[in-house]
Amino acid sequence: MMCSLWRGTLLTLTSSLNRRVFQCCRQLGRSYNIASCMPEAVAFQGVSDHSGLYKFSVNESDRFWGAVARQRLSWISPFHTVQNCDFSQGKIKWFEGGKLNVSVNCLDRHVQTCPERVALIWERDEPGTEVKITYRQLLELTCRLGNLLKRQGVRRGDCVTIYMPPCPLAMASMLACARIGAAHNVVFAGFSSEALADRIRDAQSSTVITVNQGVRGGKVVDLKRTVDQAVQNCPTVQQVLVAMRTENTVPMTDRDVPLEEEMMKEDVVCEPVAMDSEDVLFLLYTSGSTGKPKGLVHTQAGYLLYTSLTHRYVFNYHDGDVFGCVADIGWITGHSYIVYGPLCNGGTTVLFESTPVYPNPGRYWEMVERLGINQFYGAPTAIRLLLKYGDEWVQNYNRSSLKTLGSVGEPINTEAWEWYHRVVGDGRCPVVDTWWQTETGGICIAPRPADPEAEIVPGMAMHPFYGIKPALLDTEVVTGDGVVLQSAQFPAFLRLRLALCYNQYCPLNCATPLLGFFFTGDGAHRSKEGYYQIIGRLDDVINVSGHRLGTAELEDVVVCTIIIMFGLGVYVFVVLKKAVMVEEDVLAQQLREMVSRSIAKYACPDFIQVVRCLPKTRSGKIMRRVLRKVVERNTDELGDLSTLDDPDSVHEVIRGHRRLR
Ligand code: 6R9
Repeated sequence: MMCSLWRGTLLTLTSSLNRRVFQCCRQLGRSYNIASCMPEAVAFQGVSDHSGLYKFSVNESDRFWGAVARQRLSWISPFHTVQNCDFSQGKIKWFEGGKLNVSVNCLDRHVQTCPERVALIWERDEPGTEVKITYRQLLELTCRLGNLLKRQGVRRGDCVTIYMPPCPLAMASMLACARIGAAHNVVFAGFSSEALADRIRDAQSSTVITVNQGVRGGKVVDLKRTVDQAVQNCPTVQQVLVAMRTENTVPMTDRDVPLEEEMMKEDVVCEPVAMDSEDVLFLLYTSGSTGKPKGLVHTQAGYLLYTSLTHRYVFNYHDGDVFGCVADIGWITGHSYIVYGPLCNGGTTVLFESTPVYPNPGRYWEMVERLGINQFYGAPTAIRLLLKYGDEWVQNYNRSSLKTLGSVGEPINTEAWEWYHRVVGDGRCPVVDTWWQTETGGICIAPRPADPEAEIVPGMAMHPFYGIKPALLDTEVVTGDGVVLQSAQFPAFLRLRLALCYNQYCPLNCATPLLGFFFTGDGAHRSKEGYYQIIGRLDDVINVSGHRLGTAELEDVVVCTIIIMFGLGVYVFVVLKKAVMVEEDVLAQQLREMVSRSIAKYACPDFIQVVRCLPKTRSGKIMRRVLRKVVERNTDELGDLSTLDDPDSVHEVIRGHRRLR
């Protein structure tokens, strides 16, 4: 098995496309000292810069993670072994012997030092009605809820399903579970009752927490009604705790518990349970962009440590900053970078309930101005949407508080990257494109940390984080596609039997397993400088006349289009910018010329279909497998669509395809 630089066409293409390098540096000219940045580094002799620290973190992994875990987490009792992993058995254990409580790390220790610091800003759907909650208040909410859960019979080791929009009580529910030793299973509050029922049954929850109604983009959504339908088919459910997001009453049954009313009867002190490092913290389902959603497990110490470390260093987060991650708490990005990472660091975190275009496309930037957000973390799908509306929506607002801009979820094409950098960040904020997965718990590849002067290439995720060892499977070993493998040897990697499945899955066509690495499903290049660029899901890497092309590669040229395999050709779906009015055959001609000029003739699209929108998951990822089935005319086998956002998008694509052919 060889893991080496991916040679060939794709590498050359990347170089020509992305050679414009931005020096995104706020501190040029300042001398840089790694120990002032990361205190633990003092103990690592000979380490003087980020690249030295990175090498140390992978070569001396025990010393690195041991020191960081002792320094950054509060332990009830210390761990005796940093890591104990046997990949042939799927065993991954970190910080064995250690006992801690995640909610104490996220709340109590900050209440001791700065009780009145704002822990979270709830950016409600209605602009200008934000609610600020201090660490002291969040701890009180968490304790009351923890006591209520105990009164309802929830015990250590149980799993509570949370079906709520982003709101303080959702966050407090997660932390309350952590406090009493229960696991949580947050289900995105946009999922259907069947999808919710699947996840409740899988987690065998006896308790579900929800709200009467959600409010998003000015619309009221009957969440409690969805829960009522779901629990009809979930025999394990004993009670549903119902919080009130709106003033409208909803039908309540004997099983339903009015959450605010009952929690106010509880004490504001709730003894934290001493949890083992490897006890389950939560269960979470992946977004399902590529197949049936998988429920994954993360545990206590390693996950918490890794999310807090990445939050601190990838975004250069400092005390007093306001961190604005606009994901939903129902996804891993929300778990790691709205809840656990920022709170573990004593940060101020924003909980965004609305949409990027409500009440207008200036929403994000109006919020940045009003809340003074310093780090903004969003998804390319939203950035691409907003750039279509033009620069004024951004420029109308003061964004001088912004220091770092983050991107996650999909490859960010060069046009979107540059717009984000030039217009949103006024050309002065580093754009950190962060690659990671639900499986990895936290960010694995990102441009920072690095010396502040280090270059950032648009659309490149750049460098592995401390302790992270990505590898590219050499094309000579696996014929056809290039694959990112990821070493499983870092504290936040997913746990339990699943690790074993992943491990067995990893070798693909290879005869012997590559122990300790898992198959990420993404393709990437590594440039000669060692920079990583994610080129898309492996199933999006297409073969055209014997040449391999990543869809991200082509999409970079043909902005806002999706390309998938059709026999040996290329089929392009185009979403036009709002302002563009163009005849389809003129458009087709222009696209072909662009691709031919920027890549090669063989990559020219054979079919072009203009669509209003693309089928996406609720977390904004394009469901390429669905597009592929449409083009292959296998519409009877579209697969699991439970995470699809707008079912009409699929029907429209099918109708358009029929017309075209
Ligand atoms: C965090 C999250 C994981 C998949 C991942 C990849 C895609 C995420 C990306 C990216 C290119 C990035 N992905 N970040 N692709 N560049 N910066 O999104 O987790 O929902 O599990 O999805 O998302 O394909 O494998 P999850």
